[in-house]
Amino acid sequence: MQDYLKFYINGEWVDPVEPRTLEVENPATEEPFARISLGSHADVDKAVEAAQAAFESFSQTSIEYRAELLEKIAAGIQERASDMAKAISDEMGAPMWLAQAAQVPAGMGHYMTAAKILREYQFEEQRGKTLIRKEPIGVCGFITPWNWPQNQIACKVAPAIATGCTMVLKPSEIAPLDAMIVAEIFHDAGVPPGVFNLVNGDGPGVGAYMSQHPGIDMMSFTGSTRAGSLVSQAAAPTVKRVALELGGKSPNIVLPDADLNKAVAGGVMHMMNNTGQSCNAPSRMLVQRDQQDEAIAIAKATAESVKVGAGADAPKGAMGPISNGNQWNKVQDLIQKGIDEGATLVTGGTGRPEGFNKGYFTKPTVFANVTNDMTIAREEIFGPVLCILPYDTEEDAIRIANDTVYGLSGYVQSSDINHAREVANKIRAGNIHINGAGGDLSAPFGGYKQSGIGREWGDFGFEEFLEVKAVLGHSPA
Ligand code: TXE
Repeated sequence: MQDYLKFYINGEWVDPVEPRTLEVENPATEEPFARISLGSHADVDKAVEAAQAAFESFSQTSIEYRAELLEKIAAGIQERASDMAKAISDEMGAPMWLAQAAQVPAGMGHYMTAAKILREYQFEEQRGKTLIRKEPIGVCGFITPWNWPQNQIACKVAPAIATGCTMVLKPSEIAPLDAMIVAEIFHDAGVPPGVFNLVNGDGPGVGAYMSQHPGIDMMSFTGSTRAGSLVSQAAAPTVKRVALELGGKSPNIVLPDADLNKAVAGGVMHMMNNTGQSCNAPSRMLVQRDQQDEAIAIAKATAESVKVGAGADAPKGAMGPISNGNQWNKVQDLIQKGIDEGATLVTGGTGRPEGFNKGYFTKPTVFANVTNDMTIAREEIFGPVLCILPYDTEEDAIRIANDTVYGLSGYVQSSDINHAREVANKIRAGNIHINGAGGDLSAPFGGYKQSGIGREWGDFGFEEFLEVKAVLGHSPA
C-alpha cells in the first residue's frame, strides 16, 4: 500500500488539517493499492487563500512567460509519461497500451495547444474610443472525474494558466494519483507558489464546499449531470461563473449511402474505446431499418473481436475493466434493463467475460431493435454497451437523434459530404463528427441541453476564464 497523504498548497506538499484517509482500488484486481487523504473545509480555505494571494502577480505576467510555462509543463508530462500512464492504469483500469497511447497524450496536447493559441490570442481590441479588454476571472475551482483523468484536468488547467488565473483542483477520489504527478510536474516546471493547488477529497465534502466558496470566482466541473447540477446550485448564492461538462447519449446516424461495414465497425470500436467510459461515446447507432440485419452482423463480429485485459499484460487494443464497483453495478443493471424491456441482445450481456472471475470486467455488449423510449436509449450507461436503433426515414433519424435530454456529440456517416453536412446541421449537439473525423484540440468542446454549460478546448475554452471589460474614452480623439 502506498501513501499519498499530502496536498499541494502554495508550492509545498502539506499535511491535511484533519487526518482522514481513503483507499484507492485497482479495478482490475479489486485490491486497494494506495491511500489518499480526504480534505476538509479548512484545507480548501488554505488552498483558496494561496490562490488569491498568487493571483495578484500571476494575472500580470506576460503572454510569453505563460506560453513558455505551458510548454515546460508539456515537456514535464512527456518526461513523466510512463509514471503517469502507470498511475492511470492502476487507478482507473485503462490497460497500459491505452494509457500510453491516449490517456497521457490527450492531456499533454491541451498544454501545447493552449501555448500556441495564447501567442496569437487578442486580449485587447480597440472599438472606436472604447477599448475592450479581456482579463483573467480570478481563482478557479476545478472538479474532475475518473474516466479520462489526465485529459479532464488539462482541459481546465491549461487555459486557466494561459489566461493568468490561479486555481484549486479536486480530482476524482476514485482516480486521484495522476493528479499528484501533475502537481509534481507543475512544481518542477516552476509554476509560482499558489498558482496551482491540489486538495483531494470527496464530492459532497470538498467539491460542494469549493462550489459555494466566496473566494472562488468560477467553477469548472466535469462529471455526472447529477453532480454538475449540485455544483451549480451550491455556486448560485455567490453568483460565480459555472462551466459544466456533463453526460451524453450521442447519436451516430448511419445514412443509407454510407459504407456500412466501415461505419458500423468504426462505431462499435469507438463505443468500446476506454470501456465505453467517454462522455462523447457514440452510444445510439441509428441504422435504416432495411439495413439493420446487415448492421447487426457487422456489429456482432466486431464486438466479439474485442479482447479484454488489464495493465501491462493486456494486448494492444484490449478493453480494460470498468473503473469502479459502483459503475460496474450501474452498467450491469442497465444491461439487465435492456433485456427486460425487450431489446434484442446481439452479443455480450451481464456478468464478467469468460476467463475473468474478479475485477470490474464487462462483456462488450450490443443491443439491437432498441427503441428510443427504452431506458438503455435514454440513460448514459458509461460502459461498453452499444444500442442499435432502426429508423424509417431521414427525418425520423434526426427526430430520434434529438429526442434526448443530452446534446454533447453527434456522428454522421455518409459517402456524400453534402448530405452529411445537411444532417450535421440538424443535430442539436455541440460536436458533430462526420465519417469518424476527430482530434482537433483547438475546436470547442461542450454540450447543448443537459450535457453542459460553456465550452472547453482552444480559444473558446479561454473565454470561460476571462472577464470582459469595456474602457470607454480610452482613446479620446
Ligand atoms: O460521477 P460524479 P460518478 C457520468 C456517467 C457515470 C455517472 C456517475 O454517466 O455513470 O456520471 O459517475 C465530484 N459537489 N459521468 O458518480 O459523482 C466527484 O467527487 C461537487 C460522466 O463517479 O459526477 C468527482 O470528482 N462535486 C462524466 C466528480 O464529481 C461532486 C465523467 C465526478 O463524479 C459532488 C464521469 C458534489 N455534490 C461520470 N458529487 C463525463 N462528463 O465525462 C460528486 N462530485
